Amino acid sequence: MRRAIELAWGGMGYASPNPMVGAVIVKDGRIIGEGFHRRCGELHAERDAFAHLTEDANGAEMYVTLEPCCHYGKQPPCTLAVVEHGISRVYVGSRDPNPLVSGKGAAFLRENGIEVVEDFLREECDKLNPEFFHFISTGKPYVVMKYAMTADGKIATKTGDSKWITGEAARKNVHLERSRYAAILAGIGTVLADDPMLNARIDSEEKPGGFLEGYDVTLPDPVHQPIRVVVDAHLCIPPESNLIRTAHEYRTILACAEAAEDKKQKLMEAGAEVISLPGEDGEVSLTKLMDYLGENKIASVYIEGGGTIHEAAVRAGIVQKVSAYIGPKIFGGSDAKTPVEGGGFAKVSDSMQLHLTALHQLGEDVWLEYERK
Ligand code: AOF
Ligand code: ZN
Repeated sequence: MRRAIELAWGGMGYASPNPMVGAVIVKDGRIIGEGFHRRCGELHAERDAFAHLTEDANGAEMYVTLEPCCHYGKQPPCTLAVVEHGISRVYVGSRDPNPLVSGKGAAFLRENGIEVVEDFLREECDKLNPEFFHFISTGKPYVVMKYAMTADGKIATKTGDSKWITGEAARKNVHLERSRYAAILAGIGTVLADDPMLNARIDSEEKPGGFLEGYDVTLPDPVHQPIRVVVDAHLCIPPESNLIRTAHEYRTILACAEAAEDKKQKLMEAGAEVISLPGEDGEVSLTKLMDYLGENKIASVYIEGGGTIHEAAVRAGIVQKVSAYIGPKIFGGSDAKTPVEGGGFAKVSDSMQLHLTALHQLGEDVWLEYERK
C-alpha cells in the first residue's frame, strides 16, 4: 500500500478534481502490476495497473489507495475490471465519499466473491486527498491559507521588504504545494508589490523532498501548474505585469467587483479571464468566487496573501487548512505586516479554531499544517 501511495503522487495536480489514486497488484509476493490515475478523464489507477501487468492477474491481490469505483463516469467502473481479472482480495485505503461510489464499490466486489479488506493504512491514504473529499461533498474548493512569517509573526519589515523570510528548503516546499493545488490566489496588493509569476518552479528530475520526503515519488513531467487567480476589485493589474504577460501561457482569472469595460477588454485580449463578483461592500465577494471556482471544477485553492486577502478569507469562513512557515528572524515594528490583518476577532471564543495536523522542520525553518476545527 505504501508503494500504491507513492504511485498516486505521480498524478499530483493533474488528477484534480478527481482524487490521486495508486494501485499495486501482487501475486505470490511479487508485484506484477502498478498503476495510478495520471489525469482527470484518463484511466483510473486500477485499470492503469491492469494495463501494465507483467503476467496474468488471476488469483492475485490488489492494493488500492481508494475504494474502487462502480459507476460509469468519464471512465468505466473499476470494479468490473477487478472481477474480470480474477482478483481474489482487494486491500482498500481510503473510503470514497462520492455518493455514486461510497460503500457500493466494496459491496459489489464482495457480491462477486472477492474478499475486501477496508481501512488498510487509511490515515496515510487519506492524506492524498483532503481536497477531493471536501470538493466532492460540498462542491466548493478546498482552501489553503499559506504564509511565511518571522519568529515574531511578521510577513515583511516595516518598509515592506520580505525577501527572504524562509530558507531554500521551505521555499522548495512552497513550489510543491503550488503544484499540488488546482489554483493559486493572491490579492492585487501582493501583485503590485511583488510582481509575482505564481507558478510552480520544480525540477521533475529531482527527488521532490519537502512534504514528499521519505516517499519514492516520480513527479509528472512537466509538473502541474496552478491556475492563477487574482482578486482585483477595480482591475488595477498592470498589463505589463508578469501575470498578464504570461496569461496566454498559464490560465489566469481576474476577479473584480466593478470595472471599466475597456480595461476588461484589454486584459481579456491579453489572455486573462475576467469575472465580476461584487460583494455588498464594493469588494470582490470571496464566497461568490469560491462558488464560481467550484462550478468550474477547480477543486482547491492555495491563497498566498497578503494579510488583507487572508483576513477576508478568514471572515468569509472559506479556509479549510493553514500552511504556516516560520523563519528564524525577528523584524519587530508595529507597522510591520502580519499574516492576517483587518479588524480581527474581539474574543478568543469567537476566533478561528484550528487543529495542528503536522509539524516539520525544513532546514532552519518550521512548517506547520493546521486544519480548521
Ligand atoms: C477509482 N480509481 O483511480 C479514481 C477514482 O469521471 P470518472 O470516471 O473519472 O470518475 C471520477 C470518480 O471516480 C471520482 O469522483 C471518484 O469518486 C472516483 N475516482 N476511483 O476507482 C481511481 N480516480
Ligand atoms: Zn475507478
